[in-house]
Amino acid sequence: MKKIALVSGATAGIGKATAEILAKNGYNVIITGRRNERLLELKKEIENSTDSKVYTLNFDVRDNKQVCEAIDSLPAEWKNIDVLVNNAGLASGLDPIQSGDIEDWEKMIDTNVKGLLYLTRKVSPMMVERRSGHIVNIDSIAGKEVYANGNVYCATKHAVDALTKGMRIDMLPYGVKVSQVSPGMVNTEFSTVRFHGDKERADHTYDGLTPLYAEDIADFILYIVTRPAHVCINDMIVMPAAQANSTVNFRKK
Ligand code: NDP
Ligand code: 8X3
Repeated sequence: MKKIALVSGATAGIGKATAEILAKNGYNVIITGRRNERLLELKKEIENSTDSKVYTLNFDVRDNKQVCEAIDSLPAEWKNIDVLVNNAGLASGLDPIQSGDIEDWEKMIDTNVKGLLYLTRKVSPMMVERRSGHIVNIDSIAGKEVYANGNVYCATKHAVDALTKGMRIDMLPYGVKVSQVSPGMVNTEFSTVRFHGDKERADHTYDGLTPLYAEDIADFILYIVTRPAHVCINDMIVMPAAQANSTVNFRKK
């Protein structure tokens, strides 16, 4: 019987690439996100190109009622989730604290911290009951370091870093592994979302350097979840070769 992985935020970027690579490697996948047409497209694409099955759940991770109803609606054969990838997340805005937009802050805190918590709270008891499972949180280099104007986004990712560590302790007696990946710059829709749809500004983020791609991160997630039962990768910090840390990049002129 195939294992089941639930990937939050699978309509784009890292989540989409993760659903694709897990399906190619023998997982049935539950894909989630707010843009239902993209979920349906991805389901078609995966089911046409692999022998894995896809189940779509269309909800907003910021709404605990929607999260609970979505997970409760899973048919019995989809309920035994082996892997939960807490990937849905975003940056919104890049402003100094004194002029930051409160709506941007709430969006980031509600998605990156509370959304991750809601989904974990709903799925982890089933893993605990079965004494098996693996949760992979998508953190960031922004969860390790802080950069100018990154204030609230960095705070949410520092929270993810703390939650991964705390969850690992809580899950330990039940054989549920908790890991995270902490990437530097990955070229996805992330920067376009951060700059409120300004794609041209977003594209400049990667001027003069080769960023990571969603497929690079998906590959690490596959590696993490396919280690032997006695091995847990706690954290993987992954950067583009041209990025030393949050603030130091090498850009070709
Ligand atoms: P994308 O913008 O390409 O994808 C983000 C995904 O999250 C989309 O599928 C989106 O789906 C989903 N999402 C956002 N908000 C919600 C919500 N409220 N409810 C449900 N789903 C939501 O960005 P990335 O792939 O880059 O981002 C994925 C994760 O990786 C994030 O947690 C991000 O912080 C992290 N990360 C990204 C880095 C980067 O440089 N790109 C580096 C380090 C970490 P939809 O809009 O359809 O709901
Ligand atoms: C995304 C990476 O450096 O833009 O988490 O914060 S960064």
